[in-house]
Amino acid sequence: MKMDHAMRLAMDNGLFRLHYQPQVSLSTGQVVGVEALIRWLDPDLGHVSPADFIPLAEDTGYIVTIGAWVLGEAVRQAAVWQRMGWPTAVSVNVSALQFQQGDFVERVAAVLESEGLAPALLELELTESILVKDAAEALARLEALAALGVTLSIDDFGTGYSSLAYLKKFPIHKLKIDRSFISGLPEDENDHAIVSAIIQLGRAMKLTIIAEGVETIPQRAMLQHLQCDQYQGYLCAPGMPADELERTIEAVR
Ligand code: G
Ligand code: G
Ligand code: MN
Ligand code: NA
Repeated sequence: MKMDHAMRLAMDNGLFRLHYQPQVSLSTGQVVGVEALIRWLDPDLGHVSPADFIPLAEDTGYIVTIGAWVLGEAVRQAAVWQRMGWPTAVSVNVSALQFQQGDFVERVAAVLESEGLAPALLELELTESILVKDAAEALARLEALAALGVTLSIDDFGTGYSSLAYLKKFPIHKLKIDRSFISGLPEDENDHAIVSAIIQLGRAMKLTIIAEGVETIPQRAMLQHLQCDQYQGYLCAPGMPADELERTIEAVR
């Protein structure tokens, strides 16, 4: 069976799940947010990686359907945590095609409203490619999202091909340093220079900086030394189901 068809069946049969990966403050050690990551356990195909099916969904346009489901589910879960007295920001990955839908801003506003989630608890992870496509349209859309009170972050920062000019032009709140720059820390001098420069740039522009893919204690120590704000990575935890995350947080609190 073609994966395209399998993906549509998976959606119809409710086989997609979200896992949540903690984002941790480097100054307090507290979990300050979580990133929603889609998971697909198929009875026939086994675990299908989003690295395989998300690019396909982007090519076929089905990402618009998947993205709408992810947004709705993540906001629903965040609203549950908000009601439980654990107001945790949830970050959602947004694909370019999803962002370009004419009703994207209205959809975000509508789901926040219907679930009763404080907009500050939703973060949208955008890629640099979103910002280069139709800059005028992107600017209008980002300003509308920022006006809603949603946090806007740049995912995989440093790996795209756009210029730094967009940091000046667009209402961006947060940069996620791509894990390819973290993996060589603390030894690699080039990675050190790049990560240090991104953190300094972020501090000067009053942006929150998060390092992705932190796997070792020396990496975390280096990021702390460089005054990075937050980290995410296997050193703390991988993505996990909501109930497992609640038990994990309970254990560390
Ligand atoms: O979770 P994992 O590392 O396997 O994710 C692989 C890739 O899939 C990453 O680039 C990640 O950003 C992307 N991804 C995971 N979940 C989602 C999602 O809900 N929407 C989109 N658009 N991409 C996702
Ligand atoms: O592109 P994006 O940054 O959204 O991708 C997130 C992906 O990174 C997820 O698939 C997640 O499983 C993966 N990931 C999260 N933490 C780590 C880590 O510490 N090391 C590695 N190699 N991958 C990670
Ligand atoms: Mn991401
Ligand atoms: Na990334």
